[in-house]
Amino acid sequence: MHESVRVEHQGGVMLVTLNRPEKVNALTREMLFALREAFQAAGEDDRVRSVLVTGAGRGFCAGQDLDLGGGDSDYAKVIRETYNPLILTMTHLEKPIVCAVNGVAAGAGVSLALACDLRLASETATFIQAFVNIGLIPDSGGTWFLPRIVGLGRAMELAMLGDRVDAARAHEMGLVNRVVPADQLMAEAMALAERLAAMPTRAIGLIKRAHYEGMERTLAQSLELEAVLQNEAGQTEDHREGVRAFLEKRPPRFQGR
Ligand code: LHQ
Repeated sequence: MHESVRVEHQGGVMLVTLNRPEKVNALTREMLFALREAFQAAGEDDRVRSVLVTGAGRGFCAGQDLDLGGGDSDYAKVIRETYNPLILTMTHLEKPIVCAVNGVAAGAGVSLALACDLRLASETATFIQAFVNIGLIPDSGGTWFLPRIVGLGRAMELAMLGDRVDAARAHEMGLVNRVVPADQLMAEAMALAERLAAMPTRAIGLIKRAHYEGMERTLAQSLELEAVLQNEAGQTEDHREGVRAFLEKRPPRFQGR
């Protein structure tokens, strides 16, 4: 059967592939539920220590499938039922999510990439805050992530004009962490996901939580949150191993515990 979201495991990495290449991986309701399920499963499975998200074919994701024929015209309901729980599941997942943007990302496809923690782009990747081009506003976190990642001025420009941004410009503005040649994208992205999967998973999860929660807190509240989360990280086996390895002048062997 053709699966519109493919989930595979490679060591400690869960590879999630949007798999509707004939429609540039435009998102259907089924795909949004399948994505959420995949991230939930990643959270529940101790063997999974990082997630890598990419798209099959020439594009990453064209956003919401606009061929709604008979679909739900209550957009608030659609968003509340599908996109919002997915985005929150991704940001609440206390494991790193790497995105390999293999081609065009448009509309909610950009939001999906923004909800990942690190973004690698192929030289052929492009980004379009396409919402305005069809008379809509960025959703699925588009108005929250983008100004925080690239700054308010650039976010407004991208959201209001809906222009296509190439990979080089995306890198320049901090929208992606790295740009790599197209034929090396998956190898580089997998290497990064594998590297993260071999790191102290609890600490990485708590780093993620401290950063996201910190975005909504004052400095004093963030300092307190850091104290609480540091205490949690400090009780992990990986922390003990990290200190032991340092003192014994050898590379650490982190188990994700
Ligand atoms: C598509 C799509 C697509 C269906 C390509 N849908 N078929 C919105 C509404 C409701 C609630 C929730 O939130 C949202 C959020 C959003 O995401 S709004 C933004 C939706 N996305 C867009 O407006 C982008 C629309 N697509 C495009 O602008 C282009 O297709 C891009 C730039 C992505 C790719 O362009 P090309 O590389 O030239 O490919 P193409 O346009 O030829 O597309 C290939 C096929 O995929 C084609 O179908 P066909 O049967 O003619 O071969 C397209 O119709 C189809 N497709 N995006 N979003």
